[in-house]
Amino acid sequence: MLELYQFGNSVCAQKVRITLFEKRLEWKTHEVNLFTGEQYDPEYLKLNPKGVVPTLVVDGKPVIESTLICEFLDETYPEPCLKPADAYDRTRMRLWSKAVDEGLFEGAMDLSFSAMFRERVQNMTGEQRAQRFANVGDPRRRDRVMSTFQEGVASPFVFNGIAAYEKAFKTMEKDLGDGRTWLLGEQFTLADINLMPFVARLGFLGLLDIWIAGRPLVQSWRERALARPSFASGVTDHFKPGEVEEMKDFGAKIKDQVAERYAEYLAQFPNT
Ligand SMILES: N[C@@H](CCC(=O)N[C@@H](CS)C(=O)NCC(=O)O)C(=O)O
Repeated sequence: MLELYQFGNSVCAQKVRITLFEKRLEWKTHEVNLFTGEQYDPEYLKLNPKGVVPTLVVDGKPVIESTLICEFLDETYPEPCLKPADAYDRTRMRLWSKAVDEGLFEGAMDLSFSAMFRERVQNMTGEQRAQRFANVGDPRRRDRVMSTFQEGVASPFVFNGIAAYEKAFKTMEKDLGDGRTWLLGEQFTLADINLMPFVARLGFLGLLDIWIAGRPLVQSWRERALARPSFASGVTDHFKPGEVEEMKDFGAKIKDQVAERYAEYLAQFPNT
């Protein structure tokens, strides 16, 4: 029996749910409410010592890290296969996982935090806020949360996220230039799944055209990816009422500032 500890609008949980739906697997869900701090519950920390979602539990054994969970599912349930047969192409697939895990994830989080969660944290009492920051059990994560809380879009972490998205979209447009349907060719793979929630999040925040207005191949990849039934089953079906409108409204508040920082990035790093 597969059990997934997850939260509706978590981009990492979205990756895993898309994979589960692509494979047509049955699974039992356990919601970990990130807004009420259930990720820091001592019982949950026994499964996932990082205090984050998702966690897949397989016959009582936890598997953590969304990229590893997706690979685990693909190895354990080989049909339909979501990995290229060719070893070189598998390294390309994992380069996309690295791009997500080493850049886009923080980019999506820090932009989302600046847009939405910052206001939520501002509305907390000082004591609740101190508790919220104290719970973050990792120095880099705490620095990011504090920085985006204090500086919003002016945070250097947001700038890094803007850069990571630019690099990814530039590579996508180039790779798709030979007419391929998916990121690695004609096969839909974990590379596409990895990217889907992160591209979609910028779209939900209404920020995506800052990066892709002049990138028609990324636009058509996105349309194809979001039209897959697994996107609805893995992403949109899990939104709570009002969540889509909330992302759009909060995103609109930071859009001009994000566009300015994007222009700054291009001016500072014209050759990357
Ligand atoms: N690298 C991890 C990141 C997991 C992660 O940070 N998940 C976020 C939601 S997308 C979370 O649980 N955040 C809770 C918190 O930071 O308190 C993965 O891919 O599984």
